[in-house]
Order: sequence, then structure tokens, then C-alpha cells
Amino acid sequence: MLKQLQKNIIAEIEKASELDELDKIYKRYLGRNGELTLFFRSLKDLPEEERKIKGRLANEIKEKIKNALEEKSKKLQDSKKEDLTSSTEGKLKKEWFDITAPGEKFKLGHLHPLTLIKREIIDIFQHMGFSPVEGPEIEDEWHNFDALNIQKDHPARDALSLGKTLYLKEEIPVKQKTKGKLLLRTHTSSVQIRYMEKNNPPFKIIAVGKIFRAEATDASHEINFYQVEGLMVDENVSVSNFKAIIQEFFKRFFKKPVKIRLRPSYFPFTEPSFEVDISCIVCQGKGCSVCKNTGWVEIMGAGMVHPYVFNSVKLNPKFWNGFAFGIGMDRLTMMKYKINDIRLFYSGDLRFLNQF
Ligand code: FA5
Repeated sequence: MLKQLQKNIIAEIEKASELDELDKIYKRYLGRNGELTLFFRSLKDLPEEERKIKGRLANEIKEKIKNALEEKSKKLQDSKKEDLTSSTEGKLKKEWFDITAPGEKFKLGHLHPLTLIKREIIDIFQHMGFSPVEGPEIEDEWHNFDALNIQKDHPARDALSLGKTLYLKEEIPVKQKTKGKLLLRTHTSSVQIRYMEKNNPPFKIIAVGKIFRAEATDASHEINFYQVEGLMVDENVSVSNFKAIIQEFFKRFFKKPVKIRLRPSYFPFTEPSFEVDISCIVCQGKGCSVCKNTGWVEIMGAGMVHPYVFNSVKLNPKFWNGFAFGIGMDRLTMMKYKINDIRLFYSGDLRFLNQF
């Protein structure tokens, strides 16, 4: 019976996987009221011979159980230590990083091609002595039309997009005093008026800004696009001054001489007036959808400031004269980058935009 008990206890010890299980086994068999302890106590009631034999056997068993418990306890403690080190190692491996490695590059946005060109144009003109100025995109009829000699019933108002003007609803509140109906400016020439109302010549200014026209779109026409307005007023300004300035501008902008041509034209606010074309850079003048197969692209309107305009802003036309021009900035950008459709600028297509 003692041998069987020993077998059972040793098996239990073998099976134990936690240290406190060993504790429990010890208490159950060798504790104060443990099974083996009670057996020892009962020995005294046995006859001497039997007590000696069973006593020896019980001591042997007790020793074996103690050894087995000790051995197992050591084993469990060792394996716990191993676990601990291996999990710390794992953790360290996972969390390790090389502080000397170069940082990961994250994607930065970039400027829109029209913004790049706007900055470049301003830079070139500034180097030629022109100051950049701005005006509002929401205009009134006075600054956009009347002060520029575009009378209400004048056919030029039609030519200059009366049918293309986007008017604002009357109830829109505005802080400043307005003269006439509110509209989205149809050209940047309104900035000429605003500047001359407040400043005395001589001056050389440019105004780059967005303008709006309700027109049918195609490869070279958009409903909103950018214009670069230029104005130089002094005592003795002539058409040749204009030609020299604009030729120099194109040379600096395209970084090579560009063929231009001046065509007589009509604008109510300039006299004489002309339209300036440049040889189509997209097709090298051979003909394409951008130049409508003519080899030339109309890039700007220009002329000598009309005396009516000087009178509108209370400057004496007998004393002052000057030239003004309005460049289509989108078309200029198309020439520079050989873009064959103006609508790409406003498409939001990243395949297009990411090329700049
Ligand atoms: C004007 O807007 C005049 N204010 C220009 C001017 C200023 C003349 C100062 C005299 C003195 P025009 O409507 O032609 O003119 O437009 C000027 C330029 O804008 C054109 O030469 C063309 O390059 C560009 N443009 C005109 N319409 C469009 C359009 N729908 N889409 C893209 N560009 C356009």
C-alpha cells in the first residue's frame, strides 16, 4: 500500500506544471495533517518488528517524495526563467529600430502649374520695374465696363462678353459702395481703374488674377481663366515701349526669342488697339487643336490707354499717356509646357498635375 502511495504521489509531482501545485502536493502528503504524516503517527501502535520495517519504508518514501518535489520545483523555476528571457528577447527584437537609419520620406504636395507660372510672370515683370497689384473678383459694372468706356448700349460690351457675363443676385450684401450691378469680373482691366482711382502716375503695374466668362469650352477656351493685366502710365509712353517690353517679357519667359505678331483690333478702352499672337509652340507653328490649325495663338489684347479711361479716373489725358495689355495666362502656360487642352488645368486629374 505504501509503494502504491509513492507511485501516485510521484506521478502527481511529474504532472504538476506550476509551483503552487507542488506546494499543495507537499501539504496533502507531508503537511501537518498530510497522509504520510498521519501514517508516521500511526506507527507507534504497531508491534515493534512491523513498526521497524514499515517505519524504514515510510522514511525512504518520504525522502524520495521530498527529492522529487525539489527536483520538479527546480525544473519549473528554470523553465520560468527561460520563458521570461525568451519573451523579453522577442519583445526587444520586435521593438528594435535603427536610430541612425534615414527617415521615411512622406509625400509633399506641390504647386499647381498655373501658380508656378503666375509667380514666374510676376517675377519677370518685377525685374522690369512693374509692381504687382490686386483687385476683387466680384466687381461692379462701373469698374468692369463703364469706366472702361464700355457703354451700356455699346456693341463692344457684347463683344467683350456681355452675353458671357455672370451677374450676381441683387440681394448679396457687400460692404463697399458699388456702382451698378455686381458681377464676376470678365477681365482684369477693372484693376486698372481701381489702381488709377487711388494712385497718381507715373506707374508700371501688373495684376494677375482669375476672371470669369460664361462661354462654351474647348481646347483653348475655359469659363474661368487667368489674365495678366499690365499698365504703364507716364508722360511719353508709346507703342514702341509696349513692343519692347512685351518682346523682352516673352524672351525671358520662354528663354528664347519667340515669334510674335501684332494685329490691329478694337477695345473701347484703348486707342489704337491690337491683338498679340505668338507662334504656336505646341505644334511649332504647323497647326494643331490649340491654334486651330493656324499656327498662331492669340495670347493677349493691348493698346494705348483711351483718353476716356483717364477721364473716368480723373487723370488729365493731355498730360498722361500709357499702354495697357491683358495676357491670357492659361494659354501662355499651355505654350510653355506644350499642353494641348486648357481644361486639364481645372480637371483635378492627378496624372496631369503630378507632372509639375
Ligand atoms: C480682354 O479681356 C481685354 N481686357 C484685354 C486688354 C487689356 C486689351 C488691356 C487692351 C488693354 P480678350 O477678351 O481678348 O481681352 O482676352 C484677353 C486674352 O485672354 C486673350 O488674348 C486670350 O489669350 C485670353 N482668353 C480670352 N478668352 C479666353 C477663354 N475663354 N479661355 C482662355 N483664355 C481666354
